[in-house]
This record gives sequence, C-alpha cells and structure tokens, in this order.
Amino acid sequence: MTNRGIGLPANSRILKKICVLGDFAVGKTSMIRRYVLDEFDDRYITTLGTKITKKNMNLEGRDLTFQIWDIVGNIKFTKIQGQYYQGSDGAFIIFDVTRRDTFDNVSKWADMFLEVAKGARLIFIANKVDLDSTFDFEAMMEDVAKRYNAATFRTSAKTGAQVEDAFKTLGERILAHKSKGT
Ligand code: G3D
Ligand code: MG
Repeated sequence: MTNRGIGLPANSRILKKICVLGDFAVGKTSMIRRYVLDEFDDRYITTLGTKITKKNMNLEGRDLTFQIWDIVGNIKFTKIQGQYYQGSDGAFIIFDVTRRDTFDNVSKWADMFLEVAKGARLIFIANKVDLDSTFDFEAMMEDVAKRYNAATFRTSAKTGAQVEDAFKTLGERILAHKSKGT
C-alpha cells in the first residue's frame, strides 16, 4: 500500500529543467560549475557536448531538483538546439560584460528558447563582473528583461558573486509561476 491517502508520497521532490544559454565563452559552464561544485577552474575546457548536471535545493520548504542543461553552441544552430529546450521550466541567458557582441544576441537566445519552451521563466545574467565592463549594459539589460518579464543578475563565476542567488531566484520564479496553474 502507498501512503497516498495520508499525505504526500515519500518522494515529493520536484524536478525542474533549466537551460543555460548565451554566446561562446560568456561563462555558461563556469557558472554551472560554480553553483554545483562551488569551484572555478581557469583551465576548464570548452564544453564538447550537451552536459546535464543535477543539483538539489530546498526552497520555501519544498525539495527541488534542478536538472541543468549546459548547451554548447552557436546562435546559428537554432534547429538543432530546439530539441534540447523542450520541456524546460526556465533558462539563464548570459552575456559577458567585457564583450558587447554577446549582449547583442541575448534577445535571439531568449526568442529561440521561448519558441520551444513556452511559458518558461527567464533570468538575464551579466557575467564576469569581476572584470571591468567595456560597455554600459545596465539600462539596456533592464529594458530587455522587462520585455520578457525576467529578473536580472550581475554575477562572477570566478568569485562566485551572486551565482547562488541567481539559481535560487530562478527556482522561486518557476515555482511561483507553476503554482498559478499556467
Ligand atoms: P561558456 O561555457 O559559456 O563557453 P566558459 O564559457 O565557462 O567555458 O568560460 C569561458 C572563459 O571565461 C573561461 O576562460 C572562463 O574561465 C572565463 N570565465 C567564466 N566566467 C568568468 C567570470 O565570472 N570572470 C572571469 N574573469 N572569467 C570568467 P578561459 O581563459 O579558460 O577561456
Ligand atoms: Mg561551455
């Protein structure tokens, strides 16, 4: 017999799929490593294939497992990427504050992703804030985020600044959204 009648099943862990997107070398793999392993490795090699990592967390008393998809690639490979996005609950769209061109592509990443993962939550991330930025991204970033009803974070995968908070906020937003029944 199961314990269904007397409450939640013993294993009530909630599984959420999130994708980490953005141009080459913005710090996607480093962010995941920092969050999952709490380490930063300068020698970390460029991701060779899609890698899926899991991380458990407790949010507002609920046990959540993030299934984190580190997707390799280029904004041009939209068709191939689409299948990876399927079933996602959220995504980080990352750019590098030292490379303006990586910011110019954030809307493309967001649109491409949302086309497949309809209703998923987004967070825009300005990464590498331990370095001096080469352009004024603040106002532009907030503008884009507003359009997608998304939050924004300024992180450093190198120092770890704001990385954990960004993941926590994405988790909270996903849970809040889903509980509205949409
Ligand atoms: P990607 O997965 O988006 O392609 P990576 O990016 O995580 O592989 O990172 C690309 C390069 O940026 C790596 O340097 C990595 O160490 C560096 N990097 C990532 N995040 C940060 C950060 O927050 N601050 C700084 N200073 N560097 C960062 P290399 O030299 O190995 O190419
Ligand atoms: Mg990578």
